[in-house]
Amino acid sequence: EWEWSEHFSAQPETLRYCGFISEKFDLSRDIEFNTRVTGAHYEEARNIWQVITEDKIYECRFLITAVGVFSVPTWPEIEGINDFQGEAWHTARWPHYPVDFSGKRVAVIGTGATGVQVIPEVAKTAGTLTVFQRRPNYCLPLGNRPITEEEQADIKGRYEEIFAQCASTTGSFLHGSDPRSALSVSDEEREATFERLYNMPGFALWLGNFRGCGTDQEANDFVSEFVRRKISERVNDPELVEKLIPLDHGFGTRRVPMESGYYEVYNQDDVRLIDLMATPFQRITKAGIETTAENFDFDLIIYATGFDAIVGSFRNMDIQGRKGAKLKDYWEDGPVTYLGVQVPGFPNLLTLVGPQNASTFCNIPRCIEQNVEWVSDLMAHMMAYGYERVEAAQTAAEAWVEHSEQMVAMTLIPNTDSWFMNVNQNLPEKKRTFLAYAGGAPRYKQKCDEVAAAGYTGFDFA
Ligand code: NA7
Repeated sequence: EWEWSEHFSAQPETLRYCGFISEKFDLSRDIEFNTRVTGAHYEEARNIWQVITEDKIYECRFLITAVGVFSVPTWPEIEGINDFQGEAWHTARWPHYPVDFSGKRVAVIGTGATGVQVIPEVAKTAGTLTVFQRRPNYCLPLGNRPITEEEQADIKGRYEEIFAQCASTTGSFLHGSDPRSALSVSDEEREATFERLYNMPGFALWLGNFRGCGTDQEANDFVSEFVRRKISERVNDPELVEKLIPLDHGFGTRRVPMESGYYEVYNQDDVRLIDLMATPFQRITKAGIETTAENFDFDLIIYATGFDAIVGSFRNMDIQGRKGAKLKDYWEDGPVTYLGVQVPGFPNLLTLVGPQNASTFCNIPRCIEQNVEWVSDLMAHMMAYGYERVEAAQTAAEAWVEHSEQMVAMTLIPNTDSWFMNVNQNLPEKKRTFLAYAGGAPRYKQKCDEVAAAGYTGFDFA
């Protein structure tokens, strides 16, 4: 019933789709809008959760969180950040009206997935654009374009097949990895494959590549070098190329940002790149930004500085389980969950797309469905047996944490800092630990299904 106009939809179309779905299934009657949950306390005697909002307390037997992985934006820790008198926005708190860049002196801080999409848009109309980059990333062309009528018909005729294909791949995207090792093919074949994948839309080069590119340093070096070369071919000034090329980590060990004309922006005379590694911030001033080398005046500062990813929303709510134990304390050294959906000591709390859950590390819209269906089945099981409480056993959770750690240790991800690894330099109190599940969506689903089939092993019911 819905027709997407492009392969990767922009925000207005995505929002229209959400509205369409909400109306179609009459969802809004079950939603309390504009309601901030500040805490949730489990009351053992009555086996209920009290969900505390700013103006009301709700009670429920089961508390299912669906708080997303990027809901808590982080602002940089820079002296004077509130002093700036021009316009300033965080990309995750963008106003619901158009922001006009035309003729303005605009600064963008951050060159992650968001920054590299914002930058080319701003560069189209800004008077000047100054990009403040700390660490460069390996960005890939998104390859977005309109969906033709023939493609539309083809897609609509193949939903089952497309969903089955997604369900079979590690990341639940269409790209399944190439079974050949990057080290076993000739240089020409490797290069030709990289080239083909680079020119495909989406994550093909990241997730559809040779075996070993994400797990073996030598294989990873090949693809990292390939992307570095691509960057150098797209930017004219060799000094800029040097700044834009990542040397501190391998391709794909951090989330790969997808861009549309990002690198070419640096060939514009009115765009500057400031390398914060060479000249760090000193402070934000009334008029703009001061680095160790220069003072800049701006009309608008855009913070594309990321999130307290995955655990941010949990850290922001005062969640208390048995005997008033705080989730924040229990997770201080890193999340402890069973299957990424349940936490010992916090009965009847179920975390969709939570930490240590494969759905946080894949094509999230597809993977959410697995989470929702599995949790729905769990509830049906409880109703069938008359159970009113479910809680993961501590030993089951410890085993899951260990398994999750083993899975990620097989990859190159722990070799670098990223939000995958719970590292956000603006939140130095966070402990470095992998936050998702790297064993892949099919393995995760299989494990969840095995647990269910065996009568929900690892869970205690009452
Ligand atoms: P990211 O990917 O966390 O990127 C944040 C960017 O902001 C990144 O380039 C950071 O540099 C930079 N940053 C953060 N704090 C500072 C300070 N204090 N000074 C300078 N630069 C800073 O967030 P996004 O919103 O781009 O993307 C989030 C996810 O959304 C993405 O991964 C996709 O899954 C969708 P750093 O790399 O830390 O040196």
